[in-house]
Amino acid sequence: MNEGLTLQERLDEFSASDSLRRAIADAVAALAQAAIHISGLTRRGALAGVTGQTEGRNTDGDIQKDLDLRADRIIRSALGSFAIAVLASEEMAKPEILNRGAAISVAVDPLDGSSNINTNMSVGTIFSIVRTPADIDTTFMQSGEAQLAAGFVVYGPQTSLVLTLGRGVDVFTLDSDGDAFRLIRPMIQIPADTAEFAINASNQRHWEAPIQAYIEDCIAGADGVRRKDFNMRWIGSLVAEAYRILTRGGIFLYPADARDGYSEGRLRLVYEAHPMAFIMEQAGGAASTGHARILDLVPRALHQRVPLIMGSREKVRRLERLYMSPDIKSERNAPLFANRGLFRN
Ligand code: AFP
Repeated sequence: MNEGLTLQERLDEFSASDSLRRAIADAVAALAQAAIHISGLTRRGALAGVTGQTEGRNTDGDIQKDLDLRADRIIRSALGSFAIAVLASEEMAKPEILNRGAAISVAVDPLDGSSNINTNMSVGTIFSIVRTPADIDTTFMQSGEAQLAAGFVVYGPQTSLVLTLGRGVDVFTLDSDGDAFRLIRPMIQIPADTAEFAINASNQRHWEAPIQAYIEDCIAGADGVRRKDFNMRWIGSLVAEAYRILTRGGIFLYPADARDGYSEGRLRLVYEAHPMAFIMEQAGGAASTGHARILDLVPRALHQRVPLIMGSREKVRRLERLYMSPDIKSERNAPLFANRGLFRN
């Protein structure tokens, strides 16, 4: 079905003669060009002058690596000549107004997982395209439902682009000659029942009770209430975890915890959680804070953090049920729940 189409062909098919869709397609094509450039840098590493060194901190206190800043510049220059009203980036304190009258605006995390650069592990670029509201100052203060498109690129063994234009999720891979993304998996769906979870277990003592309970049950495996064995993966790179979930299912958790500065987790709502949630839902999965659907959240600030639990829908729902349960331990051990399978997904 459409496999082998280039990204440009797919975008042309999507936009036809609709001007809003054309603007979205142009922005995605520009982001893809920027990704090809960044992919070249990640592939060549030190040979391209990428040191993985810390250059400073962004206004929110995060460490900035050399490639964070280069990726940010590449994306800004790629988008600069298109009809984009506002551009926001993890690396910029405030959104930049480019073209007031434009119908769409873009938020990016230019290089997610940059602490992995030196270790030759997968990193990526995440983006979210929203409709520009009448009050331009509120562009990124809209719920995740305002997204028109979202995607991410993984710079791994292959460079792959995952894209939703609001009707399903397509996966493209950069061809070996390095100049075009080609569709490899149209309309990807997250497998429902994979027994795999991803969480940074070194934070266990800081987790809230529902997270403790969920992971305890996974680790208890076939001997516990879930009655099956689980496998764990943690890459420390959101894009790589998301790609794995899209490919073989499972759940990713970066919850709030009791450490200083982690009361809202670590990940950013506008340019990480919103686009990931859009992609997960479009691929048949779910994304939640544990208490609320990520796409329903309205950001209060550009760099706001949010707990993120995403992946196979039933796994996310189970976690939400644990958050709703006043007495988690006794409930999840109750034979009634185990027998009915309510807590088994
Ligand atoms: P960096 O871009 O600073 O490497 O952060 C990546 C990230 O936000 C996300 O990709 C990971 O899920 C998460 O950090 C890993 O963070 P911990 O080291 O706190 O587990």
